[in-house]
Amino acid sequence: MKRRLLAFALLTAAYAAQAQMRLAPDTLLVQRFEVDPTDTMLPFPFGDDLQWVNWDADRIPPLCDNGRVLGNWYWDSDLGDTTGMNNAFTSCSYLANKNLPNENWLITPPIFITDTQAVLTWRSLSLEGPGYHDGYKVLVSTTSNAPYEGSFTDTLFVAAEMLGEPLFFSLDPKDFNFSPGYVHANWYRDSAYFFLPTDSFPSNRGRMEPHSVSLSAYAGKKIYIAFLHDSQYDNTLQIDDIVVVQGVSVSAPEPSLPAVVLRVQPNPVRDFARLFFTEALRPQRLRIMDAMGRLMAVQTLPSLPTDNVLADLSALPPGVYLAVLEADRPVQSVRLVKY
Ligand SMILES: [Ca+2]
Ligand SMILES: [Ca+2]
Ligand SMILES: [Ca+2]
Repeated sequence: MKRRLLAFALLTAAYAAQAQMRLAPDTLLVQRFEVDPTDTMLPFPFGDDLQWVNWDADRIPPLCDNGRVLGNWYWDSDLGDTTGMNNAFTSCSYLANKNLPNENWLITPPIFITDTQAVLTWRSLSLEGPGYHDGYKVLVSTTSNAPYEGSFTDTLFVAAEMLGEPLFFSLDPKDFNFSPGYVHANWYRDSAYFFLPTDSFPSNRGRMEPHSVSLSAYAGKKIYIAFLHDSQYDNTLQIDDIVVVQGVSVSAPEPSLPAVVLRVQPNPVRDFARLFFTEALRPQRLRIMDAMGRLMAVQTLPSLPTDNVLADLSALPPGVYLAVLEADRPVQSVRLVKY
């Protein structure tokens, strides 16, 4: 009995230490589509559901991939990732009736926002572009999760869709008409988020592009977030890595002051690394974030003038981290590799 109690005490201490390391931010929602979530989702929203909803509101048969796809959102490999390592949620707007838009709703469970720094991030791609570019909307409801009750009144993000039919093949967005909104890869100028396949007709293929919007307006509220694929007669849209966090400051340093540069010794690091500054600072707090921007550790510092601080990564698993130093003036963040 005594031994069991001791084990319990040790476990509790371990959890407490871990909790301390990972103080903020709150991760309120994570959906990376690593496994097929379809079976856990409701096919229809009833208004106050606690689960994800995957609703095919148009009910028009899809024709993508010779009609072998589902009418609502479905799990598929990342169509922009040639390594085949990633999966994403996928929706087809090439429907049997070209005169009507697709209307596929992907709706989150209720999310309780308590903090004005809450942020929604996600990634998306349009399979084709600029021709047949797939548009979609990110909407918020503060009431019910049923779109047919008119509850998704707030629009956080709009991706444009190509309107009508292309007159000819072109890779220039100016040769097409779009509905209002954002066109993938900054109007196909940011080459990180598309490529031109060599084995098909000339149309760009999208790669996953990250997006983020503030949810600060919803502090103190329960919300549902909807990804509405409402494109008409286009092709295929994918969404991935839907994450809501709060308690993360993403504010940029004051642009008027040049940021102090950090140098790390050693890097890669095993347990401890020393961060050197190009000039003396009064460091207040060192935050270690992981590659997804999650806060993994915080060190409070004495705010005395110094030209270096010791970063403690001993409690973290191997990986890539970002060291963010708060001081009396802006400091460049630095990447740490822990082995
Ligand atoms: Ca549909
Ligand atoms: Ca994924
Ligand atoms: Ca269209």
